[in-house]
Amino acid sequence: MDIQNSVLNYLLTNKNKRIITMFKHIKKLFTVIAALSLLFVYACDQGGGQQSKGKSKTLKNTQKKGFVRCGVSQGLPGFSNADASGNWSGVDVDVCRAVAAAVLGDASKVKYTPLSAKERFTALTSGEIDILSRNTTWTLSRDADIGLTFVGVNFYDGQGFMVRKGSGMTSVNDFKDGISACTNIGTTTELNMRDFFNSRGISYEPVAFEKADEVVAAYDSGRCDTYTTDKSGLAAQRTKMSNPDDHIVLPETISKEPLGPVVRQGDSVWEDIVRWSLNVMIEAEEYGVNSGNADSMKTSDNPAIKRLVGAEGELGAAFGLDNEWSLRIIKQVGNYGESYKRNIADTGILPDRGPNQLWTKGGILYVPPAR
Ligand SMILES: N[C@@H](CCC(=O)N[C@@H](CS)C(=O)NCC(=O)O)C(=O)O
Repeated sequence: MDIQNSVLNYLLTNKNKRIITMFKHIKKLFTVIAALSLLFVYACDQGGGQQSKGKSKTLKNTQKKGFVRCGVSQGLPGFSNADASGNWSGVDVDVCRAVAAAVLGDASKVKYTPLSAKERFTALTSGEIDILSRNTTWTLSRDADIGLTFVGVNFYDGQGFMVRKGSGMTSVNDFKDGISACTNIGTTTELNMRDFFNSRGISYEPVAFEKADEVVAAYDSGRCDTYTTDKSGLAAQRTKMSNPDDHIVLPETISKEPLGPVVRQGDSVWEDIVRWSLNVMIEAEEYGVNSGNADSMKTSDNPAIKRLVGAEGELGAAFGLDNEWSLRIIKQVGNYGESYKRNIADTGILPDRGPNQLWTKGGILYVPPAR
């Protein structure tokens, strides 16, 4: 019995020893795993840090190619429109030019790709373009869409309706059952129109085309009772109609259409470059810095102005750019006010800036400080 007990004791003690040794090994293994994880997190962090120091893939590719690939409309005066020689202009085009001035030193180094509303997002996510600057409304579902990121607003707009003067309609309250409405496929316009007519219990006939010129031609030829899109679009497209004065834009605005540039998701440095290229144009106007006086502003007493023209601070470094990136934008493209005047006001499209006025002048243009 005693022998049996001592054998049992021996075995148990040895088993305990084996268990303790096993635990020691497991502990060691966990320590190694924890150390490796820390190392991995640190390495990833370094990668992120380096990216913010200018390792943007899109920036690198853009500099290698020598031009910014920008998606625009198929022709919307004031926003993105090509003249007979193929020169693009407009406030949306100026966002692309600003980025080209910042990253390539030359605002003219842009390759424009005209896109319909329907094809615009695929062009961006597939990598055909690197900026979409095409009167595009920032909405939750578009922003949350895998692959898209809105960087700001360069024109605050809303949806409206155009009708023929002779129709007798002067308000949306005059709309009757069976009204036909011309519009573009793949737009917020289509969705707002549906909400609008359905919530008012008005039956309507949507007449939608992919190309904007088809929409304009259809309405102009009398195919629809009303033409609906962003109010800026109505003002712009009206210039293409056979008798612009035969039409009026009704006073009501049925939606919010904050229009702005979009980039592909996944390159946060590129996203920042586009965002701050636009912000710089708006802040330059706020501080009275323009294409004519930008150089002389280097000796300004105001540190905010000095930063904006690259005479103080190192704002470009975070993007992997030199310190004159913002000065080049202002000198070559101008501030937001200059761009608005040149493209939208002086062309007679929308002489009044409305909400697209600086916050300091009663509008809602307000950008975070460039510091
Ligand atoms: N802002 C709206 C509407 C954009 C839109 O495509 N509007 C038409 C009518 S103004 C247009 O851009 N036409 C010019 C074109 O298709 O090239 C959206 O983002 O869905």
